[in-house]
Amino acid sequence: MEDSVVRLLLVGDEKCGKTTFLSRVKAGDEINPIPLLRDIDQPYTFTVNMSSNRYRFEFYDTSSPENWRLLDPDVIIICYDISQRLSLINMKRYWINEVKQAFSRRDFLPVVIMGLKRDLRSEDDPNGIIYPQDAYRMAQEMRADRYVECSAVTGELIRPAFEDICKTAIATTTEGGGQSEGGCTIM
Ligand SMILES: Nc1nc2c(ncn2[C@@H]2O[C@H](COP(=O)(O)OP(=O)(O)O)[C@@H](O)[C@H]2O)c(=O)[nH]1
Ligand SMILES: [Mg+2]
Repeated sequence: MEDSVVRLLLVGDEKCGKTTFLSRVKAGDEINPIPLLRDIDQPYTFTVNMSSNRYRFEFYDTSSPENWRLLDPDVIIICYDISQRLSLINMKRYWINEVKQAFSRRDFLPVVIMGLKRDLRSEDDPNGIIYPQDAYRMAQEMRADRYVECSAVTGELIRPAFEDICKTAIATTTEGGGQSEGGCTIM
């Protein structure tokens, strides 16, 4: 049987950690330093087994701000840097509107909000610490479907974040698919 293909697009401010996140997922937990994926190798594909189905996830992590609008993604992941309040603000001020406008032809386009560089969350942050509940509330205000956060550098919560993304993605291919129990395995 053919694998179901799901296209996922990561957007968010430059340097918020998008490429490093995908590179960590690709490399697995053990390899340090993380070998960075190259832009020209996009889309980055992951074959995922879930509920005895196989899926091919194609991730686009575009660093060319004008080009991403030409893609036809099934899921959007809006990223921010937990140590940069501006990147959090920009999700609501800029990214969500840009995405809605670029893909207005889609009736239903799930949006995941992802906080990156969780290891840099600090009580001493001069801009004020960003608590998960603050970001979660913002995700709700943006009517996002999920909120996840992780650290690519330490590997903390990478797996659950990726699994949540997988579940959201699979829900686009099968009715109720996103509700299925059990984890997914990256092949
Ligand atoms: N401490 C820490 N630094 C990170 C993490 N993820 C990325 N970085 C650093 O943040 C910078 C920008 O990351 P990059 O993945 O290129 O961001 P992009 O522009 O969104 O693709 C690089 O110097 C990374 O090493 C993380 O989880 N923790
Ligand atoms: Mg990048």
